[in-house]
Amino acid sequence: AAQPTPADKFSFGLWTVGWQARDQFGDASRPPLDAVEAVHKLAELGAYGITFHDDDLIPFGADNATRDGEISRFRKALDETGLVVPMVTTNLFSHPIFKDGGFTSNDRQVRRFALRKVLRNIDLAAELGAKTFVMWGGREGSEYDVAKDIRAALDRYREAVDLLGQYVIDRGYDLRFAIEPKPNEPRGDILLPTVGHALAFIESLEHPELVGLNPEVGHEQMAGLNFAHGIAQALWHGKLFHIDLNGQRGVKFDQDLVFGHGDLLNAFALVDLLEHGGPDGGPAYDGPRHFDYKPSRTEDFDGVWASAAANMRTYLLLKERAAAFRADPEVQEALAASKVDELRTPTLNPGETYADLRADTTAFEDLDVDAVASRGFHFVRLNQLALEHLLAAR
Ligand code: GLT
Ligand code: MN
Ligand code: MN
Ligand code: MN
Repeated sequence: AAQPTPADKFSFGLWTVGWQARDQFGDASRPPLDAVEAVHKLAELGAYGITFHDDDLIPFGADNATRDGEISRFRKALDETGLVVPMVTTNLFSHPIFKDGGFTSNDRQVRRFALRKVLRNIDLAAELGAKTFVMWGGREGSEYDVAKDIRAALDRYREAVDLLGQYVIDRGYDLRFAIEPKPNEPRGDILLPTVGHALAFIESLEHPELVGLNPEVGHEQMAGLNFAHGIAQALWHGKLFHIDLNGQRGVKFDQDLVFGHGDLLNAFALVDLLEHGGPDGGPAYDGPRHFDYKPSRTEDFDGVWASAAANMRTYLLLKERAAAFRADPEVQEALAASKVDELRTPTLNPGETYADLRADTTAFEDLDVDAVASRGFHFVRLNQLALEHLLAAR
């Protein structure tokens, strides 16, 4: 059961397995990986999709002949394997022209260039059948508060997203945008740093319905936030368009570990939410389960493919464990004892007004406050049951 198949909708960024492990302090520890080989390997391992930045596939600044050649080799590999491209994104962070950002650079020429680069890549995304276009604005930010007018930067961010939305509408593309928040790294501080900031920004857009989120596990955890909570709120707003799964251990640099290799209990809660958080206990999210991790710098190519497989296997094991947790009668009883379901009952009765509430003496004047306050919620017992299922001890 922990053997991935395309029905599981697992996808990987070309930049993940293809990462050469160049970091701030060290040179590459692996040779480049050909995109065609990545497609074949991922298909063999049971993935269903591959995603990429324009520059992952086509070297920055390549002429049209080179570009067309790379695209057609890639397409051929997709046809041979049946792998799909559910998502495409644009690199607005590697080339030094983007050192102060793409959409929000202080330099207007950079902003116009960034828009052209994205428009061209949107055409490619639509051509390859992608349904989601991710926007990770890793360079949109600053190191120095006095060097960036944040309100002007947000105006320019909105101007860019509105323009891209209009382009997709005018072209009739079946494509939606997903903003990926991150608090910092590579910039000292990044705009739209968390799920919450991005949600508020989206509501200010001309076409908010076209724009949702691509939250990443590690990015919220770098800010000390609860990822499962963030995902629940994104779902509540109808904005979970895509997801980047990986692992992170605490508030530090972006680790991009294998999914589950960070906060495992939160990963369990996340998979439980995605798979069993729907209204009738079914999936709450039916999009790609996209892994955005980096095979550690210590690994050779055997380690790269072992780590890719580990992401999928961990997800499926957590899915199994979450199903066992839900099916356990003792868990059901513990959930009831903790009044987890009671939170779904509205606080007022149907048709009840605040006047009725004020007239209800059982709610206030006659309430035995000490008796209610003394009741325990038994949350620890419930969490221990979750942990025991996670450990396969039950
Ligand atoms: C980059 C970043 C990721 C984003 C990718 C999409 S690029 O690797 O660290 O979190 O999802 O642009
Ligand atoms: Mn990351
Ligand atoms: Mn990353
Ligand atoms: Mn990501």
